Amino acid sequence: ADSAHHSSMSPEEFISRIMEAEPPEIYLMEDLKKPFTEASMMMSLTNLADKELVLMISWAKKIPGFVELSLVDQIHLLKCCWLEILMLGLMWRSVDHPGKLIFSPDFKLNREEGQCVEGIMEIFDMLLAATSRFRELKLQREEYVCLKAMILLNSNLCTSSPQTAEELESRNKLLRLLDSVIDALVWAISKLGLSTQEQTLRLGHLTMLLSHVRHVSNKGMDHLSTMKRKNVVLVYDLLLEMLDANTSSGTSQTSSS
Ligand code: AOE
Repeated sequence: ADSAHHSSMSPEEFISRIMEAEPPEIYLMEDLKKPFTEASMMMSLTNLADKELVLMISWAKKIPGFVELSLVDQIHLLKCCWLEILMLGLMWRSVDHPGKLIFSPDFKLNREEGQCVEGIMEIFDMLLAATSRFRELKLQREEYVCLKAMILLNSNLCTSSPQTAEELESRNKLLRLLDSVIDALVWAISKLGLSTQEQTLRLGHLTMLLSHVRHVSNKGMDHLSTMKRKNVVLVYDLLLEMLDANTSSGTSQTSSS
């Protein structure tokens, strides 16, 4: 059932595959005891992120062509962009709720609630500002899924220099995969009934927003490291395990992740 290669796929088919790959809504399922303390808010955020990261790995594996990349590349890509992907998802969930960050349906915060964690309000403000920009642009779901795949596939392009023939092959696959995602985004924009020039401008605006997402992610990383989290290695092992599980022996599509 998974024999079609991504490069022989139409942009329409490619988009429908990445739409299907979208992770389900996650609930935090905690009794949020308000008012928050620094510890309780960071704990809830971390618990949520832990659940999301597990689903992110399943999501990446469902992007046509991703599991054909070398395992090293798969890991490197996810390692480089996980916070950007989380943030773009957060922005998408929050786009219709001005002034609020919808971390999950049962965990919504406004900027004032960030007061209890040192340095977090500044990050919240950047997240809210980028979300407003997506609201102004009336970001569509099809465009959102393309942008998210673009973040993943673009994340280490400028930091890896292939040495071996195998690395070079994986790199070339990656570049062809990025072409497919760009084609898909262009196709999604072409469906909106805009003039040719408006379509070009929209593509420019959407892709330029990704540099803001990267910026906020870098700021968020700085903030997280000052919060001194320490189970990063643990998550990395989990990642390796999950990616390694069924890449070599052909993908088995399971409906539940
Ligand atoms: C953004 C979106 C979202 O859905 C959840 C969260 C929760 C935490 C938030 C962050 C966010 C936005 C920026 C914040 C941050 C807390 C402080 C910062 C507000 O200012 C993020 C919680 C992160 C928990 C870290 C868990 C360790 C992850 C290690 C990942 C790793 O090492 N690897 C290898 C990547 C794994 C990829 C699958």
